[in-house]
Amino acid sequence: MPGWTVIHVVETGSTNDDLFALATRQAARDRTVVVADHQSAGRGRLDRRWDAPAGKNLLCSILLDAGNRPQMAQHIVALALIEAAQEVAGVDLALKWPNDVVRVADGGSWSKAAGMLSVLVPDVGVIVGIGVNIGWAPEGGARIVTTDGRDDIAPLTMLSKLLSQIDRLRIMDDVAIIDVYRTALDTIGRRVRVEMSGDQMLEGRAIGVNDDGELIVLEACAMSHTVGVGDVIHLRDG
Ligand code: BT5
Repeated sequence: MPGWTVIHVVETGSTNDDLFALATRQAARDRTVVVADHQSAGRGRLDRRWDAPAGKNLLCSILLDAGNRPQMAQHIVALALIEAAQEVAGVDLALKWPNDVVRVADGGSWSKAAGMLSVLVPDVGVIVGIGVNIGWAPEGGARIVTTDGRDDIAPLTMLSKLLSQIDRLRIMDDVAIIDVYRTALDTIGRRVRVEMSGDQMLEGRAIGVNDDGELIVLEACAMSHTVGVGDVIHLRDG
C-alpha cells in the first residue's frame, strides 16, 4: 500500500481510540491506518457498540488530512468501500444517508454491511473508523460475500483495495465527489423517518442532498428541511 502507514494489531479496545491517541501527540499523519483483528470495545455512534468476532471482519481507522471539509473524508471512505467491494467480490452496495454502506434487497429493504464513525483531530485531520462485515454479521446485518458465494475474503485484502480507491477518489474535487455520493445514495427518493438529537423526529420524502452533504427532506405538508446529523429509517411507500 504505497504511501500509507499501516499499523496492524491483533487485539485492541478500539482502533479509533488508538489512532486518536497517536494523532493528538503528532505520531500519526495523513494516510495512517490502524487495523485490528479484534476490538474488545468497538465503538458505534452515540455510544453504541460495533461488534465483530476476531479475524472475521475489517476493523480499521484511517487518518486523512481533509482540509476544511471533514465530512468529505467520510464520503470518500464510504464511496471507496463501495468500489472496493465491487472490485473484490463483484457485489453492488449502496449508501444509506449519511454513510452507512448497505445491501439493498429487491423490495428496497436494506441491511448494513459497514458502519463508519468519524472523529475530528484539530490541526491534524479526520479519523474515519470503518467496520466492514466480511466473515460475520449480526442478525439483520449484511456481509460482503462474493457473487459465487465465497466469504473468505481476507480483511487485509479488502483494506488494500479500500486504500487504493481512497487515493483514486481523493484527487477529485468536492463537487465531483458530492455528485458520486448522490448517485450512490439509496436514500434519495425514499420515504424516511429521521431521528435527530433530543428526541426530534421528521417524516417525509428524501429529495436530495445539498453541496454540504445535508439531507433534504420534504414533509407531506410541503415544508422542506435540511438535516445535518441524524439516523435515517427508510419507510415503506404509502
Ligand atoms: C456505526 O455506528 O455504524 C459506526 C461503526 C464504526 C465501527 C468502526 S470499527 C473500526 C473503528 N473503531 C471503532 O471503535 N469503531 C470504528 P452506528 O450507526 O451507531 O451503528 C451501531 C449499531 O449497529 C449497533 O447499535 C448495532 O445495532 C449495530 N451493529 C453492531 N455491530 C454491527 C455489525 N458488525 N454490523 C452491522 N450492524 C452492527
